[in-house]
Amino acid sequence: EYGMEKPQGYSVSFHYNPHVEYHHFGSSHPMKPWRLTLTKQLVLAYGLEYCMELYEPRPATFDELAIFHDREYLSFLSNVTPQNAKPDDNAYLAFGFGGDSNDCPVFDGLWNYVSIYSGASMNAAYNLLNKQSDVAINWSGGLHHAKKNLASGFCYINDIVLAIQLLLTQHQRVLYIDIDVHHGDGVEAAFESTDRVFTLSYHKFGIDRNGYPFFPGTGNINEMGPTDPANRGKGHSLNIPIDDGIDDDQYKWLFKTVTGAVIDKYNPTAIVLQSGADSLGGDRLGRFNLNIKAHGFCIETVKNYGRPLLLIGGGGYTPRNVARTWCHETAVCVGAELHNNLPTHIPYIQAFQGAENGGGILYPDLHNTKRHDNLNTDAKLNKLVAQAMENLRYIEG
Ligand code: ZLS
Ligand code: CA
Ligand code: ZN
Repeated sequence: EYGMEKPQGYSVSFHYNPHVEYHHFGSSHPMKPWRLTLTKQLVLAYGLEYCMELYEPRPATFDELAIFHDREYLSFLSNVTPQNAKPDDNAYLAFGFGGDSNDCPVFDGLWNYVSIYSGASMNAAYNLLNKQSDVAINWSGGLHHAKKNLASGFCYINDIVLAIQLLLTQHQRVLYIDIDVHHGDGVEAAFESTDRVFTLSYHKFGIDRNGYPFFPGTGNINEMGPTDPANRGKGHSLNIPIDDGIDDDQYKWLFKTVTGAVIDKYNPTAIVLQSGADSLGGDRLGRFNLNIKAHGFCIETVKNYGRPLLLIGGGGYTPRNVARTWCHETAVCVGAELHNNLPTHIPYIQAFQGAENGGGILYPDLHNTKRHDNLNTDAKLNKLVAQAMENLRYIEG
């Protein structure tokens, strides 16, 4: 293929352990690890494996996960099975399992699943530290809600926090950016007391018609971390609350303006980008109206700052569109342009064919699903950006 040569000395690595695919949260659960099978199939079908280094990382160990998580929590997580689980047990509920929503079910191979996706994020971080890669990708990671002793919102182990902790061994300032439709609360909380990590999350924020806040209910514009002036972490979080139905042009402008200002002011030496695909139009859980190329614009914008970049997955609940997006973003990283017509020789091609499934092309119009009216006026977004710039004055030297 033409246009796929990698620039001299510029290197992208892809960290993926295929065993992650075989885990199931339960048939009605929106999180489908097999979306990663679809992603890998598209990446291979377009020949992108020839443009980057492929790694098959080992699972992380208990001790590696204990760099962030409490050992009591990890002991519970490593021992619990659907057979021995006691749903009324104090520990079970206190650690975030089951409960009314059952967002975090106990399923077969749970420990294996969490150690695989975490091992891949850590392996990717090591590649950046060794200068083996300029961009390291792990689409199986990005589980941004997990806390040190609590499972939350489909996330059990926070692979992002673990990877950032590794980057901090060599980098004085790490910027974390999160374009998942949900607030990256777990990463923000983990680093609330340090000025060596700045967290920036774009997300849906607000109360719905039934009075329920959009999950996890945090991340308003005025939430900037601790307020104690003695806390080193004060002002080192920026949250961008967005309403339903934001479109491509509005999101691209918002992202470019705010992210650019943060990078200019904070001057990070490494960047971690969580690319949750639930911010796409038509997502089962999301509320935004983004097309694949607008989502990919965020990756391209960050990549162009030329800092070591860890690119990780996250949410995304319409598997065929998750695969399209992450394949496109892999291509953005290696500097390739992809044909809109999907290669026909891929397994699972039927998942992408037919009008309902995006018509056999890579870039279907996701905006035409029109599931959410756009409640974001340009005036509201201008005001939001002004407030964000005001918040950034806290980190001026
Ligand atoms: O960011 O909204 C919630 C929590 C509830 C508790 C009460 N019940 C009735 C409603 C839900 C407030 N949870 C969210 C979690 C979203 C996590 C996003 C993760 C990420 O993308 C990163 C990976 C939520 N939204 C939708 C569901 N949960 C949900 C939908 C359908 C089901 C099936 C399985 C389980 C129970 C039935 C479930 C959860
Ligand atoms: Ca987010
Ligand atoms: Zn999400």
